[in-house]
Amino acid sequence: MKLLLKAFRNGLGALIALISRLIPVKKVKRSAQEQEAVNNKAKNIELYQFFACPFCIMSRRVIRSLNIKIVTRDAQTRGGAYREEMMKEAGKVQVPCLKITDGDTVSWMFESADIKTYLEKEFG
Ligand SMILES: N[C@@H](CCC(=O)N[C@@H](CS)C(=O)NCC(=O)O)C(=O)O
Repeated sequence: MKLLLKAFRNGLGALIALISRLIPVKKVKRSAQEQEAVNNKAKNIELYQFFACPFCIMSRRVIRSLNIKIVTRDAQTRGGAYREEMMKEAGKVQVPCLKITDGDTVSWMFESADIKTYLEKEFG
């Protein structure tokens, strides 16, 4: 029963994720120069996520609307490198989570609302 419920939840999440991909977002427009600067800045950020998690879907929409390229990392696969890294370095697996690298300093940001606020401040 628990497995069935989990499969249903994942299936529904995946469907919502696909529908969300099909619904266009209004993207921030920039000059080529500004876009290049923003792309370079965004290279220091990675989104640890599950494909079908509703909070991750929302974070990905924010990223799309800000017109930035942020690498996504699969934190769902058990035993996967990114899930293991997150557990070890961030202390827990909770998604969405931003890994922000600033030189030698790495910080982990949880909570979709905080992620949205941070990204809008940095790239809005
Ligand atoms: N308040 C959090 C909720 C995030 C949340 O509940 N994420 C779930 C996935 S949808 C999670 O990380 N679960 C951990 C797990 O399943 O291992 C947010 O808004 O980001």
